[in-house]
Amino acid sequence: MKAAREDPRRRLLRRYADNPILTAFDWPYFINTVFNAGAVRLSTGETVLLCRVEDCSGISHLCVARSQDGITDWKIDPHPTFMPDPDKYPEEVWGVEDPRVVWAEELGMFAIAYTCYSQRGPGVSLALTEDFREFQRIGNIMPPEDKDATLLPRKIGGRWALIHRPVPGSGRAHIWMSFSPDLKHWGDHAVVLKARRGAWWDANKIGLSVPLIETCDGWLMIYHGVRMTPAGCIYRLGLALMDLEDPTRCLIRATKWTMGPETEYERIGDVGDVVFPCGYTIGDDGDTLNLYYGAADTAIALATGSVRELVEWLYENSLPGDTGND
Ligand code: BMA
Repeated sequence: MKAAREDPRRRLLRRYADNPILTAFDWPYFINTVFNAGAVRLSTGETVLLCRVEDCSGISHLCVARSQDGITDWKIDPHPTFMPDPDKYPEEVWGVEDPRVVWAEELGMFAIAYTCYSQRGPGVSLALTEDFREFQRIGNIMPPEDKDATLLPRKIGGRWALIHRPVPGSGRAHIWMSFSPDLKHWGDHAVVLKARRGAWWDANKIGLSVPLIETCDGWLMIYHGVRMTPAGCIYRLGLALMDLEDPTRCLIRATKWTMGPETEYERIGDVGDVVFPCGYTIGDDGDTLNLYYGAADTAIALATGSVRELVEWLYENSLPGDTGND
């Protein structure tokens, strides 16, 4: 399928020509799909993807894939790296999904926020690791229904901050932030970005995509908006800028989406019309953004852009004083 439109706006994030970069066929053991991956770049330059893998029972676990250039020649763990552990963590009985990873300098560890799934619905769990081999589970920190979470990489005002997306019994699903002194006890919950209403591309349901990207203008937030249509949902990506010192405060928010499903591998799969990034890395120049995204809940794809250009575009494509948070 040919990419539908050639509007340069859509090329702010450029798809890697040989997408998707990882599929079930690359896996060393039999799986259904591999998608939504957390990403980090180690000091050695190696890229580590913590991939959501769905087996043929429908339940997801996490598996590590490593690559020196972050694009090719992936070394995939021969067995699942992080399995649900329902005996100790019953909230994981239906799987672990959508990990988002940050390096928490103050802990000297990577912090992984992931979705734990059970009869009670999806919730948010946290685990720590130094090497993506051994993991220390903090456990379930946000009860169902909640997902799309990440820790901020550093404390804000002396406390850890978590972005997440609870779903109310009725009404719109917004992005929230909560705070904790110890990663276990969370409070001061606040809505930080609201789903818009009506015909907007990000009406009714939004959620964080990748961990916040720190820039001198603010924390760049890439989020997904879910457009519900009679033919199904369309997951697209939008941008907002949050205050550096007080990330509960949205400074600006783009009106238009930045990237949406266009290619065959994004439009067709187990769940079509989905681009769903959970991780990014930054290149040696300090500006190149490598965005790893789940395509149609079936494969992992890569898009690259410039953080500086994304922020500039955000300024040009937001209405002064309008954060969409009405
Ligand atoms: C969201 C999450 C993602 C998934 C997306 C599209 O709610 O569950 O894991 O990629 O839906 O199915």
